[in-house]
Amino acid sequence: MSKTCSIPIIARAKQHSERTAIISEEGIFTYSTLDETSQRVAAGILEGKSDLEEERVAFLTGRGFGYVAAQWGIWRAGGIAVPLCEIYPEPELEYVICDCGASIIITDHKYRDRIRPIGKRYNVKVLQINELMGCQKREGPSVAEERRAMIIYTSGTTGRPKGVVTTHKNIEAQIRTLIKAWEWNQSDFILNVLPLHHVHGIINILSCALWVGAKCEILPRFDPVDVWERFIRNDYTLFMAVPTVYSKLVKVWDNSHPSKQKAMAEGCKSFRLMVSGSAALPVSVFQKWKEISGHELLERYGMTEIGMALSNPLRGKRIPGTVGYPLPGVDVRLVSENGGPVMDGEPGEIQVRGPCVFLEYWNRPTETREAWKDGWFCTGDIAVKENGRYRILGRKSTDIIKTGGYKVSALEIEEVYRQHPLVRDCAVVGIEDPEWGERICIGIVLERGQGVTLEEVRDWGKQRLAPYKVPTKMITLDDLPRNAMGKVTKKKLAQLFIEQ
Ligand code: MLC
Ligand code: AMP
Repeated sequence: MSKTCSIPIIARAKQHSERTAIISEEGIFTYSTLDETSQRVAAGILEGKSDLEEERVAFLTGRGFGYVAAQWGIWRAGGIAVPLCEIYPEPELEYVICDCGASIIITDHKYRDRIRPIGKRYNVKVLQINELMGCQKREGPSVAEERRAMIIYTSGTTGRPKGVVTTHKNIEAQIRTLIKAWEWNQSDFILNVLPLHHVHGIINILSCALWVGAKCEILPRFDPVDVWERFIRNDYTLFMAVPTVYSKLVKVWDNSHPSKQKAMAEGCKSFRLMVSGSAALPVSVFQKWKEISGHELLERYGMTEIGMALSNPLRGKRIPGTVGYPLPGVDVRLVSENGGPVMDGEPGEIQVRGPCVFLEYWNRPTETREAWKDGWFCTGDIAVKENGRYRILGRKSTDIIKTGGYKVSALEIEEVYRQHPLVRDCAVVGIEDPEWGERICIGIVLERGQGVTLEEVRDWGKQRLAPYKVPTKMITLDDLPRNAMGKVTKKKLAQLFIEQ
């Protein structure tokens, strides 16, 4: 493997050599160990080839050092890293693996038994991360910054999830803007509680930390009680999470004894910054968190396709309910429905331009073409600008739901449930919820004379969909509410749930 690696985040590891990079269930790892281990992983993946030349390597490991070694190893080998979601049931894993055309899947002891049959079925090579870590190092390819680096799957307005392709250059831009805006530095110590198949966990937390030589502790899963214990014990300087995580932490605080609450508040003193994003932060949570911790959460706005675009200031005033100003190097504009500019205070679609914007949707030229207008990426989110500050109002499509910080397509869930033997028709809506942001609700028209419980509907769904996509509320109807044209009116359906 070449001594000087051409992938910027990896090349920088040399400067941080003996500093701690990752703390996880597997142990404590320095930058030198990460550098060396990822060289071994790359050699193992290459298996005699000189360059993977953008072959897709999907990987499913527990959250921890093995994940990072796999990601860096894939990059060093010239591959495209496709992180898989740990809680996907088999059909969703299969979909991603097939859609990206993976030639290799890396896994660990935890997920081996889930991945092996899929590898066998689709003739995809399955490699074990612990075995790759023991391979001999050797010379690897030089990887240009324009090359594709990662594919993250995200739901859209059209059926199944799409693969968002970013290059090494895109990733660098997404990292650099946050380093600058939030003044990341070597002495930072961050706790990651988020999944590592979305930009929030991958870019904002893990990659920013590794870029500057900071310390990142990765938890295998989110447990609010455990997180509070760690806040009390450790000297973290940064925390970043989705609003649901803060709501769950607040709940634990509310149920704690006053002496414990005092220790919890004390534990928040080491932090220099706490960030919320991926979904709207309720003002009530902002205020409650300030009372508990003394911190004003910094709310920012982003998207898988663009990384982060808007942020409240690190040093200036943070206004709850707003997402602040464009980040350094990111151009943002609001555009009216007829494509023209909007005045201050008028709603418009957020469009974004800059090196942070992704390259393409994998294998979807039409969707890729339609995503841009005059060189600007169209987010589908609606906002207003007031004195230069942006405030998110909602989304153009009611078929996109944000729940627990995850983006979910109502159409995808409907498509799956239409295959249920007792379901004649169905429609899915997101209903505002204090804990989850939105809650997934399904209206079902059953085959004549049939009955079904919510529990049965959920159990059936969990075998086909990620748990966060499975509806938690259901109503059965004789027919779905429709307009004069026969089109389902989701607003009316939503109203039925609200009345319920
Ligand atoms: C899980 N449950 C839900 C649910 N998710 N119920 C309703 N709505 C949901 N969305 C249910 C489960 O079925 C289970 O119930 C119970 O809650 C506990 O499940 P869990 O999986 O243990 O939940 P938990 O681990 O507490 O998950 C909460 C969470 C998670 C907030 C940690 O949702 C999460 O990690 N969200 C982050 C997603 C993320 O990283 N998004 C960033 C996207 S990037 P039962 O009865 O079945 O046992 C992006 C760009 C940007 O958006 O701007 O950042
Ligand atoms: P994803 O596709 O999972 O990356 O989700 C991106 C979407 O999350 C955006 O298009 C917004 O709809 C939403 N989002 C991200 N941050 C915020 C925020 N601070 N407030 C409201 N919505 C947000």
